Order: sequence, then structure tokens, then C-alpha cells
Amino acid sequence: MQRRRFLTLSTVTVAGLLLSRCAVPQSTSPPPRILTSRSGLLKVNLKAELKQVFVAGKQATLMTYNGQVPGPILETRPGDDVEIRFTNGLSQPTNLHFHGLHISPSSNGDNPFLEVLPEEGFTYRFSIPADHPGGLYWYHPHYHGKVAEQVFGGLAGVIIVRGTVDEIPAIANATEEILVLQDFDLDLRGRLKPPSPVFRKWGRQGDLIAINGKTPARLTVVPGGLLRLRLLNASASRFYRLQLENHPWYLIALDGHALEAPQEMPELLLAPGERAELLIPGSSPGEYRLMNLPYDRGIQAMVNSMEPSGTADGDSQEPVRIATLTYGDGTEGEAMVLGAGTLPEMLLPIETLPEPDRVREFVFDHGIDAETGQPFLINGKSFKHHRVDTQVSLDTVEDWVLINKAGMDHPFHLHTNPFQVISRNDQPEPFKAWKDVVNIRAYETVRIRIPFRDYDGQTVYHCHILDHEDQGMMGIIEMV
Ligand SMILES: [Cu+2]
Repeated sequence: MQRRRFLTLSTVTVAGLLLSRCAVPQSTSPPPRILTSRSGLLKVNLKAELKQVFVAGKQATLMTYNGQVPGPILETRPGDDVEIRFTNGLSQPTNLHFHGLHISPSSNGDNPFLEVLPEEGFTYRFSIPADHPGGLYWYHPHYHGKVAEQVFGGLAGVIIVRGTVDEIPAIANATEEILVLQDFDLDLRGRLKPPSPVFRKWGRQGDLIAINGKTPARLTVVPGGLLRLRLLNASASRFYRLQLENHPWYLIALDGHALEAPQEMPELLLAPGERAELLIPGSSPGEYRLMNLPYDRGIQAMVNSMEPSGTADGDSQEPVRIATLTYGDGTEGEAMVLGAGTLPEMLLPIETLPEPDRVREFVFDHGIDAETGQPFLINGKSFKHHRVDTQVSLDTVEDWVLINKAGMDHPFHLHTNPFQVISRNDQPEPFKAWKDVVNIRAYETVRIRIPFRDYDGQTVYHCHILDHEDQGMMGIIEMV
């Protein structure tokens, strides 16, 4: 009970800061930022619409959920029922994807094939399984052909499942900060600029980086305390290469699943769609910068070839400060619990998956699909509605060998079932982790192991550079 109250308090503090700093011009008071389940039911109204907001200190007209960028945080628990009464206030079709949740992909669940037309509504209904892992998930549009435009327009929000990991005493006592990383490309009047041809094809980016809609963030840890930093890359194409300068941090979770033990990380690469959680122990008081460092996902060569000046808006290679970590004195309240700064030795066990029942290969490449004319291919084909590309049997385990033959990174995402990365270029992964997005670097081969569990039906796998997905780098999987 005490723990629950603390967690609520700590997230409310983040929300309070956001609300006080962002004077969104509205006639009524702003809607709540955290929507939490009550008595096992999370019931929310969610509306996608174009609104004026302040983002990173600038007035902007963006696509919002309930008038907010990012959208409200949805907080649930394993075993909860979720009912989202969704309204499309945009001038184009959209829908919702619940990224990373192990829930039904069919009917009113995490169904990527739904179309919610302008001015229409749809009620999503699903249950979070009682044994669902606790972690950081998110929701965003998944209407094929419009995904990049809508996510880059601002549509993204966090889903928190409070689970077993939240009961680990050190984590329960830690201060919690959730950072949603987005990038925007605005004109002088605060409207989204149409992407240049090079970015429309290879993945749109903007140089305005927003953290929870503002920039940079301010993080506080107290000596002897622990800060739990929960990061979501909600950008359409931008990778973040993050480094906390001169201060240790420890990775404790990836993509909504706890690791077995904390891992010290010199830096962290977050591809679009990926999440990571870190513990920062309060050790040496001072001020430390959380930096985003340059990372070339293969776009630079494309910029050079298509825009001979070699420069393009949206791909600045300057390091950018994402946040500043400062030290509080621990007198301000709930975060200071004596001895709470000790890192947990163990987190949660991760099962070792059995050898696969079947091995498949997926080749990612650029070319022209003869039938659709689209340029981004998986196994030589671009996405086609109603064509099942891969049929798998429930209760089996498969290895998928993801082969990138292109000179550009392609972060691979599978809906419904998480997987474990087995190897990269035949080198075994250093530690076990559940993932739902894995970056396949240019010319790299990544082997993943997937158990297909609980849900039959159809869903998709695709590249999470959303312009690549919209231009065909997606396939349909059927679980039977
Ligand atoms: Cu891609």
C-alpha cells in the first residue's frame, strides 16, 4: 500500500511539473496526464486531434491524444481489463497499436488492420494477462501508409504495467522518471514541415528534440538514493545514442521486460520503438549531462547522394543535451529512504527457450517490388494487404534469422509475442533479455528466438523506421 502510494506520488510529481511548465492555451483545465485503472478496469476516452500545444518551448500545431504531446500515460496492472473509447478527430484515417503488450491481436484488441475514419470512433477492449510482465509499453497509430506522418506529428503515449519488477524493494523505493523522446521539424509558424524527399524516403527526422514535450529534462537523485529512469524512443526514425557523462547508470529493463541483473552501460542506443530502463545510484553530488551523441543509421550516404550539399534539415550531427542530472539533498520528501541507493543484485529470472521447432530467414533489402512498386522489401516483397507472408503454429518456438543486406539500419519489430536475441553476426548476445524491437545494423545478421503463445490470429512484423514500414517493409504473420 505504501509502495503504491509512493509510486503514484512520484509519477504525479512528473505530471505536475509538466502541467505547470506547459501553459497550453485551453479554455478549460487540462486533462489528467496519468489515467490509472480502478478496481481492475482501465476505462479511458482517447481522442486524436490537431491542437496547438507548446513543445520544447515553441508553440506548435501537432497531432495530439487528448490535446497532449505525448499523450496521457495509461497505467494498468496484470489482470486488468482495458476499455479505450477512441475518437478520430483527425482529417485522415488512423487506429491504435499497443506496442509490446502480449494481448490478443484480433477484433477489439491490438488489431493493426482496423481503420477508424475521421469523425468516427472505435472502442478497444482487451485484458492484460494475469502473468503479464511489468514494464514500459506504448501506444501509437498503426494505419498503414500514414504511420510515419502521424507518429512524427506527435501521436504517442506511454503504457505502464505495474508488475512483479515494481515489487523489488530497491525499485519500489526508487524515484521514477518517465522520459518520452520525440523529434519534430517545425516551420516558423509552428506547423510541421513536409519532409524533404530524402527524409520522406529514408525516414523523416527533425532537429527539435522534445523530452516529454519539453527540453531538456531535469532529473534529480539524492545521495544514497536511486533514480529509475524509464526511456521510450517515440520518434518515427531518429535513433538516440545516450550517454550519462561521468556518472554510472545500470540497465535494468529493455522493451517492457526486466533483465536478470543490472548491467553497467557506457552508452545506450535506442532505435525507434525501443524502451530501456536504468537505475542511477546517487553517489557523487554534482551536475551531470545526459547527452544524445551522433549516430549514423546509414542516412548520411543517402543525404549525400540525394542532396549534393551534404546537409539536410533534421540530421544534425551535433551532440544534444537531453537532460541534466542534479543532486537533491533528500529533505524534500518521499524519495529518500535510507539504504535505498543500493542496487539490487538480481532482478527477475528469464527463461531459457528450448531449441527451435523451425528456423526461417528474413532478408531486408532495398529494391522495387514488381507488383506494388514499393522500395523497401522483406524477402524480395513489399507489404500487401490480405497476403499472409508467414504462418506459424501456436505453442512452438521459432528462430528467425534477420539478414540486413542494405547499407542502412532496420529496427525489426514483431507484434504480440516478444523474443530473445540469440546472436549478432554469429556472436552470442552478452546477456539474456526479452525484446520486441531489435535493431539490425547495416549488413548485419541477427538471430532471434520467438515462442508463439496464447493468441491465434493475424498481425504484423515490420521495420520500425516508420517511413520504411509505410513504404512496404512489413509482413503479415498468422498464428494458427
Ligand atoms: Cu527500415
